[in-house]
Amino acid sequence: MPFSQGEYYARQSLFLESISDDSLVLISTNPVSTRSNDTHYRFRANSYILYLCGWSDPNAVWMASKDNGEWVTSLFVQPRDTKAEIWEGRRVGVEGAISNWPINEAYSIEDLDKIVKSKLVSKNSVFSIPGMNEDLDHCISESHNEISDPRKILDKMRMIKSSREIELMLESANLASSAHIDAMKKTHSGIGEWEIQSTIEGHFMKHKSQWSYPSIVGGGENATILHYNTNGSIINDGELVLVDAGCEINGYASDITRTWPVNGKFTEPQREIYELVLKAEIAGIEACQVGASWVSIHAATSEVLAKGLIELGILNCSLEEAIGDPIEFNGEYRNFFMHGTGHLLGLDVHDVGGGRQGDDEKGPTLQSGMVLTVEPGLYFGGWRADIEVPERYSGIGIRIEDDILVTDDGPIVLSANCPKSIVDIESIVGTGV
Ligand SMILES: [Mn+2]
Repeated sequence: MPFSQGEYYARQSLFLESISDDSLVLISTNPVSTRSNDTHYRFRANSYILYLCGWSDPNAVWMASKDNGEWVTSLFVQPRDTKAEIWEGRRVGVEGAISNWPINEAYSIEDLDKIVKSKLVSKNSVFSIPGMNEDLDHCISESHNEISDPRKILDKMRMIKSSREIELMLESANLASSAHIDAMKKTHSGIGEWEIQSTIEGHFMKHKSQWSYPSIVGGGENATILHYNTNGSIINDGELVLVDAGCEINGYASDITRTWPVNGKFTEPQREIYELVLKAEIAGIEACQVGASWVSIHAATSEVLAKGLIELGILNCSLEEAIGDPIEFNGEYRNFFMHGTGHLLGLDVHDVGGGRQGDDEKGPTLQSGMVLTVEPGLYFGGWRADIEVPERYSGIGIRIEDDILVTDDGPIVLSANCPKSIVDIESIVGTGV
């Protein structure tokens, strides 16, 4: 298991200390998802059950109940069953779960209904995430207990990474960095986007990892589509390719974006935009300081981009008009940088607890141990009907994204092994064709 039993038990205790004694906690893993007919997507456990006890197999529920003055934690798991195991794979089973997982008791998932119903009789409230397990949701709603969302507490805990979590995230960032380098080396004019994708994802698989979100490989104008992932076009000489790809290690995600010229040499207009985005990214990273507000990172990247767009003659307005409202970020620069500057990163690629959906519209205050991305970009889609895109920059889409650990001594770039200066990129692209 990726963490010591002590670390899992400490997480469980911290969570259980903050809820009332008469609560029952039931945290189910994700349902298995059908791809088509009788074929399923590869199962990926729910991040909350991974976080609390490291259980990664399907059809399981983590339960906590205070009985006789002590919190008792249990897992409901698929029981050993030779016939099922011949088809689906070996199971840990009830005995295996008790012996090797950080829990006090284990039961067969087949007894979920019966045991949960009997526990619910003596409880007043239930902590559960709805929509994960139909049987469980049904059982809880029938009991008429008050239902609370455990995520409010768990998300705050997941926001701050332990030293072991940081080790895993650095490992994940290093693997994604080496995949990007591998892809840069193998890039040439006329390459298919899918070929770059296969180099990146092949690199993950070769190292026993997998993508943490579908890889984006956008050449030319495709780089101006933010969530492009068709990856089905040829990239021509003179065009850039934007690659947004990351992997996961023991569930922990990396998320890196690099943009490079397929022929290994930036054109003058590409260079102008690249240098501006890089300058904004570095300003965003520098803003990742303990005590800073979430919006201040976006303010830092936006100011650099707005100024630069004016200097390049792309925007013809004052800096105030270019930036717009300092909280709403509605200035003219939004025509070319239309997304946020980053998100928290962890067991989920868009990890919990971040952004501006919190209690405070300024978002969370940065604390030591948070990991987040900084990823400004500029996009000049010549295909756009809503605005006039300057001819000189038409077809350019550039994003640069790194994974940042916030510490008391300032930001640490976990993805620092992934090259991003023009000099470094030009010296690597095409050297391994
Ligand atoms: Mn990202």
